[in-house]
Amino acid sequence: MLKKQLRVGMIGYGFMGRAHSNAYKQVGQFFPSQHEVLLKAACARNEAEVKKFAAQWGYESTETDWRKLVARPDIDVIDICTPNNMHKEIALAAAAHKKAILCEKPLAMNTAEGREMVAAVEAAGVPNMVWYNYRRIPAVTLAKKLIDEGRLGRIFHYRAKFLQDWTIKADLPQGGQGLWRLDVAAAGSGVSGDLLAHCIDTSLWLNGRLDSVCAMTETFVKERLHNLTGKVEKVGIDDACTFMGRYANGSLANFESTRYARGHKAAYTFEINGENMSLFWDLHDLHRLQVFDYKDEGKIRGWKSVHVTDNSPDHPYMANWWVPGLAIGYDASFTHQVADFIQGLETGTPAAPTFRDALETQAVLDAVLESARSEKWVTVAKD
Ligand code: 4PW
Repeated sequence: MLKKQLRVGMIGYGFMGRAHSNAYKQVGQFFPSQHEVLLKAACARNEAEVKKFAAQWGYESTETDWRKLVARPDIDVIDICTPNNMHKEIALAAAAHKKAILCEKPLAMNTAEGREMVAAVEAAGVPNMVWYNYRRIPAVTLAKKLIDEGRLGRIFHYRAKFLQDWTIKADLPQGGQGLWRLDVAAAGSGVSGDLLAHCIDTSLWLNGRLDSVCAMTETFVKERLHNLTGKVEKVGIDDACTFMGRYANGSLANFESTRYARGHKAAYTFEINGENMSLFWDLHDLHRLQVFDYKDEGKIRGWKSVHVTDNSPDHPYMANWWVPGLAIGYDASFTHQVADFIQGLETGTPAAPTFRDALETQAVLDAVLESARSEKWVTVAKD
């Protein structure tokens, strides 16, 4: 069968540029489809670096101007892996050129930008998706299945944490390659947009709409050397952010994220407590879904640790990998996302989260930051 080509134009070559490129290379081997993914061009301002990246990952060509890339007729999909302050401009231009768009999270710097992006892709009618990859870790996808089957009953609580410790060093500069996440002009926010965005996306998917939030943030290191200006400048990002909230289904939210939790590198956990069942997941043990089922017989009732590696349809995505019991990793969540995106193209049912889905996360983030500023409860805007 002659396959349709999906010619990728990648913008950016950092951590996410590598994660996505790896997924594009793997997807056809493990999730065969009617499409063949071609790494057509990589783009970044630094010519030497982008050439090195392209050679390493097998991109056919390079560009140093993203405007040229989005206008190229031999590109079908634009993958935006730039700092957050570039997402909107690139997405609008890519939509105008009728390209499909895969955008790194968070969708935008804020909800207003996100709305423009949603309007652009919807008016252009182009496929679009945001890389909230944790949805596609098999144990997390299994949690979604169990919740959708109604096994938890009435939901009372949802709590999530995303903890890191890499910015504790006060002499770490802000800005530039690898450190743009500390620069508010490039990132828009700190841990809220970078880490809580994942927790919020997963929670909206698993537990539905968040109606209102009450948050606090802190910036522990107030000034850092700015790599782009060479001066010591005020730090504008949130180093830590904690919030509580109320979901539309009546359950209560409790979220925490920080880059100042010594000893934690990427400690993403969530727990959901229902009337009949509770579920707990930990990124450090990503194949395990901890399940407590109140319906179990009393004398053997307790938390069980389900190792989500069975290669039956019961365990999402696993049938496409190795033999039962063998683990896959963080990187596979991106491969699954590309596989689902392609399936969306082939079935006509777009893979989530689309830009519109991701706008809901953006609205929660805006409400969280507004609440921290005003020290008041804030209602999450509905689009
Ligand atoms: O998107 C997030 C990143 O910015 C990731 O999921 C984890 O936290 C790993 O690095 C950062």
